[in-house]
Amino acid sequence: MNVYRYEQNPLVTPADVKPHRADFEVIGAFNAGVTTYNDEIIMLLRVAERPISEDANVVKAPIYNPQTNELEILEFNLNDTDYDFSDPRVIRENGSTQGFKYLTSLSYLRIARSKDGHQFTIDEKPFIYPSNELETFGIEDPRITKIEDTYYIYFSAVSPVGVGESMVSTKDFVATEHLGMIFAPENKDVLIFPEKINGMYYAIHRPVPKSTGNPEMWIAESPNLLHWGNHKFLLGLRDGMWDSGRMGGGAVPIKTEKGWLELYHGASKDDRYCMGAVLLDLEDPTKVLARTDKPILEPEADYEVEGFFGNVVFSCGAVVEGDVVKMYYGVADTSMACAELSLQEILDSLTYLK
Ligand code: MAN
Repeated sequence: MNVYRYEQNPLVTPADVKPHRADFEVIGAFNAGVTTYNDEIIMLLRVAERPISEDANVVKAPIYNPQTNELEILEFNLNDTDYDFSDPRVIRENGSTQGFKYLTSLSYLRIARSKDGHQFTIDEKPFIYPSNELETFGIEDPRITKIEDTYYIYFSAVSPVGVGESMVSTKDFVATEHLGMIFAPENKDVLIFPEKINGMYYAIHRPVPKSTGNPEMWIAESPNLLHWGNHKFLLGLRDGMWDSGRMGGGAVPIKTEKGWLELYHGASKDDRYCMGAVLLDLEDPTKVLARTDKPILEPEADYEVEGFFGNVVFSCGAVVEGDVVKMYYGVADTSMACAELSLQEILDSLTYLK
């Protein structure tokens, strides 16, 4: 696979983003949803900020309070044996079988714009900020699907009751309408197809089943983008391969003559995140036609290998121009990068199911 990584990579780093308040620092500007608006490429950045800590032994957890519309900041001592601080992203309770208790940063969405796709100007202020009780730990990893003149922006809404997927719409990237939670916890990595197929909207989604099952890709349909049903299992993990640990959709499905091409992420059991591709039937996207055996992009460049959470390439959006797929992707849960790949080459690299 020929991968052309931009010379300017990483295109946006935390240092390029002004924190939204003086006592905070930006630690991530990554996993951006991508679309085009007027004559510009828009990256809707996931900006992660944390309260500045003067004491290296103190970890802080920012929490949005929907009653006061303010952030509350909890403090923990790294030596406190009640908690496990080994994953820099989260604070866990020792001995608990639950996931995490708190996040060490709060994420929200901020717009970066570009005429050439290389140089981005970042808005001064957040665009979509936590605003309700299902978003108290932040909002993350947006994707953007344009349908007619409306941009549907959907993202992980994180709170103590779980991580679900919520949706907001906009026509101009100024005014927004909040449409509520479209997939209940635990669910992430939703990708809404850009058009109806045989009268229905479709969305790939990624539940995390607990009693039995794995974090794998499902697909659902909807008459109105808000109510999703007829859920079907779509694509699973592969033992011993790069996508053996967890997986989920990445970019909005790309319509090709051969089928819907979905660029998805997969991680190994030791959390190395790569991008691969799966081809779905044009008329019935619940049918998998083919899949790449090898990743189409894997963490190799230094900015992909090292960072806040290293060895991660994670795309939430691509811009396709003819044969060129401009895949924008988050690197190491820290910054944004872009790589160009050939659409034909991706299609040629697929292995068809028998
Ligand atoms: C995982 C990671 C984090 C994220 C949380 C909550 O731990 O993806 O970056 O903040 O989940 O979604």
